[in-house]
Amino acid sequence: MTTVTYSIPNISCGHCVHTIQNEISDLEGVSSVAASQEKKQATIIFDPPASEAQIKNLLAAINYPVAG
Ligand SMILES: [Cu+2]
Repeated sequence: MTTVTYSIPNISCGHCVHTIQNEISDLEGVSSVAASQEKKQATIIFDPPASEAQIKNLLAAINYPVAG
């Protein structure tokens, strides 16, 4: 089990939080997604077959790229 926290500057409202949580939680292997409007961060818990690369690619594809 891997936990990652990403900085996502494009999070601007509750709708963004909802979109990110919906999209990322659809990935096989992801067990938890907690996005924060206030912190502009998302904390994701996952196991294979999900991967950091896959999660980052999906965030970029839905217009919430990870900073840094
Ligand atoms: Cu928004």
